[in-house]
Amino acid sequence: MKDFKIYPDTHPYLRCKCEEVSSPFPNEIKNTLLDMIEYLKLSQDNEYAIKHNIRPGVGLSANQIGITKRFFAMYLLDSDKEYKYGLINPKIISTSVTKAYLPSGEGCLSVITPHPGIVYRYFKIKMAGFDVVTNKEVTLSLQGYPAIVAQHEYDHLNGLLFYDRINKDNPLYIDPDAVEV
Ligand code: UDB
Ligand code: ZN
Repeated sequence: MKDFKIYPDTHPYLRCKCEEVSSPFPNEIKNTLLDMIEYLKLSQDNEYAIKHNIRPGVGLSANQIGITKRFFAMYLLDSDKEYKYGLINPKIISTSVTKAYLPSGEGCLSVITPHPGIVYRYFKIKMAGFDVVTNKEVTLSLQGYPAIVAQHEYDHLNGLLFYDRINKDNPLYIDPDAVEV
């Protein structure tokens, strides 16, 4: 299994606007994405994570592993459904008005120090892109936790980190109209 070097938030890679991948998409990128999915899946195996000293990850973007191009992987199980995607050139094509948040806030594989605070995201999104798992253009309809993961990864491709979205004056403010996920 490929063991990725994950760059920290202090590295300029995490602040860059990643570049679109031009078509035809190189096999090298497709294979890297499949490796990223495999990495995430394995990282969620307790024994494997301890043995390799890695954190259980649900998403990983290209710039986190030192490639400043627009692609990311996600792997998670949510209410018995498997969300397994490797997306090239993802685009958010629509969003709900309703916002959502994780009550314990967010973390990041590139961030070691805790940043307490609520991160508001869209509760539902439609995301288009080329998926390497199915090898075709897809439009995903995501809501709740999977939608939060996809937005977190999408932010990475624009050089944004979760703590940029925390309200500085009132980090723990709960918007009564937002959905707790
Ligand atoms: C994560 N993992 O991977 F519900 F098996 C976080 C870290 C930062 C804590 C490692 C996570 O939420 N793991 C998890 C959750 C479960 C079940 C399970 C594992 N990310 C991804 C990331 O940093 N990508 O760039 C942070 C998440 C915070 C909100 C969405 C993504
Ligand atoms: Zn992250």
